[in-house]
Amino acid sequence: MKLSFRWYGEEDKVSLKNIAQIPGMHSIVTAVYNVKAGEVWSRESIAGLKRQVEQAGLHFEVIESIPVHEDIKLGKESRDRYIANYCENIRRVAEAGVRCICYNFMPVFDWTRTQTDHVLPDGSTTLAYYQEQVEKVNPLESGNDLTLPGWDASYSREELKNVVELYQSMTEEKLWDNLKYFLERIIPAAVEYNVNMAIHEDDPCWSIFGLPRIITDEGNLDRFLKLVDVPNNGITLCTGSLGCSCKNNVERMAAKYAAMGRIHFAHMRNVAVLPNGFEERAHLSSCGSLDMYAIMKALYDNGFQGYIRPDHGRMIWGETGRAGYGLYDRALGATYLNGLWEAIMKSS
Ligand code: DNO
Repeated sequence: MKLSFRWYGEEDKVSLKNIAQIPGMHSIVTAVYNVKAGEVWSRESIAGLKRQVEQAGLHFEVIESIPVHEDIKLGKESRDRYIANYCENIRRVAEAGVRCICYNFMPVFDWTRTQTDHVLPDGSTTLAYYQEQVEKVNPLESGNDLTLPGWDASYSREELKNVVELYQSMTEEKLWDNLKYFLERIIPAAVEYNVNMAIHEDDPCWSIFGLPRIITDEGNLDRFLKLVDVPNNGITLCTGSLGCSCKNNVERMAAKYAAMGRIHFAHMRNVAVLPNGFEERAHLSSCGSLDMYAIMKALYDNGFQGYIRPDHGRMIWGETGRAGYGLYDRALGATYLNGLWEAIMKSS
């Protein structure tokens, strides 16, 4: 495995220098952030990221994410232009040495939480999702100004209402069709430029606000991989996104999809599954519902050779910053993952 760490570019409070001091760190996971979804990234901005990452002694091989324009998910006529731009971005980042691209196909909302500062008994703060809080929010009522952390700030309340409305008549099957249409056009580009595409599961892995969500469980991941059945069409195994539903057996999925050579990226995070939702917890198995050792072992035993990053951390030791993406707890997570991997390797 190649250990990696997400970095939000120059604006990030966490510096590349700090990340490079984490033992065993291999790559930086980043993106061009100041460009709207659907537009082409300039070669200069890609080269700028590469230069900074390499100057810090790290590799520039993973992009998270190239966002998918909403018109592609909606299947609008304008999608062809955005898909062409998407292929151009694949080409440009590949030419700069990128080997893996993470993206998602969630309508409107990316990851959704109801709180980003839930206080755990030890005084650390974490991200949490409580169903009763989600039910108070209705993006279709523009008068209701309740919002949730993680909402795309580029939409005004009215625009958000309009785009959510567009999905009201969309079925899961239609979203599958639109995903297939997209994959059939971008995967040939990924093959040509030798990049692995790694779709991220929906987070949480169930429908919210009546919007269809399809990258949610083993049956759907099987279906996804068959849409375009080549190795470059793969997944990001996100343990927290899948593991927040106790219906998902993450360890089994890790083994199965690693053996198929279709996991290109793994996001390792622990969650405590609750009757009304979930809380993100420290990475250690005993802190949450997931057996992190078993998942890492399933990856190892099945020949996983991709990138792994510690996913969200809590805020600890007084750190402030981007929820889920501070330095300290993710660095502890990285060190824990290194330890698991070394122990698994040496005892195999
Ligand atoms: C949340 C992240 C997601 C992820 C995207 C991939 O912290 O894991 O936002 O980057 O869903 O496109």
